[in-house]
Amino acid sequence: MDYSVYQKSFLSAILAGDRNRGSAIITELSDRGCTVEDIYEKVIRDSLYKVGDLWESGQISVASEHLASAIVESVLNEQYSRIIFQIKTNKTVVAASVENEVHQIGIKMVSDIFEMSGFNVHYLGANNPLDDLVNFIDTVKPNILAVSVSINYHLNSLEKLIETIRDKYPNLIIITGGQGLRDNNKEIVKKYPNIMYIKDLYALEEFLKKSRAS
Ligand code: B12
Repeated sequence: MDYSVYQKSFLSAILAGDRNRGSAIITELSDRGCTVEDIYEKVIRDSLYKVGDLWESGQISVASEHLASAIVESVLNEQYSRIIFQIKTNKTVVAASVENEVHQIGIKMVSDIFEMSGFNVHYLGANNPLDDLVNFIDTVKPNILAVSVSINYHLNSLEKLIETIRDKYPNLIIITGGQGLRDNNKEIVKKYPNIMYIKDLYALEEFLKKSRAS
């Protein structure tokens, strides 16, 4: 399946502010049996990365970028009802972006993949103050904490989070991801025991498969 035509149409729809067209493209792909991972990565994520490039090179305004990401969030929320699993495992994940981080679409996609694996998902979205996150973990006692960081200068928030949570919950599995950890930045998490960097939704699916098998 060649996704590039769909990706281009989706990009043009979200830049034009055409929510209905964006939604129709994703529904069509889903009806054709394309996997959620492929739709999210090859159509939606690639489109947003292109939005970022256009914004960085001054070809679109901040307003267009906001519009595009708002449409994506709305389309993801709409698709959610199609991917829900009736059969649940008894496992729980808390999915959150670090303190001050405004980007939340990547971690929403991650939440959806967990949802499809039958997890009980608590998606907290962007900008989670560390104390609140710790209190939340105290309450729901998750099996996994999934954390996202998009901006390089939020890596210190990530490290503070890891140190605090590791101290309090030495056995809690922590997985991390996001563009803030690309390239050499992902080395940061290697300093800590039992913490993983997971690049994308395909790698997340592999991780979940291995966890199911063990
Ligand atoms: C939309 C957007 C915004 C929106 C966010 C809206 C929202 N509700 O999320 C708004 C307009 C608010 C915004 C603000 C800013 N943004 Co912005 N934004 C983007 C844009 C265009 C798309 C982001 C996105 O959703 N991508 C798609 C998702 C699906 O991709 P992803 O996050 O990488 O997630 C994937 C993987 O990384 C992985 N993943 C992510 N998290 C996790 C977690 C786990 C556990 C796992 C397993 C996997 C995983 O899974 C996902 C699927 O593969 C990007 C461009 C880009 N290249 O992404 C810039 C971008 C991220 N923004 C950028 C910047 C600089 C900013 C601002 C600082 C701009 C400014 N000057 O004000 C502010 C941030 C202020 C702050 N306090 O944080 C830079 C970041 C550069 C950097 N790495 O430091 C980018 C890359 C643009 C650029 N080309 O320069 N932004």
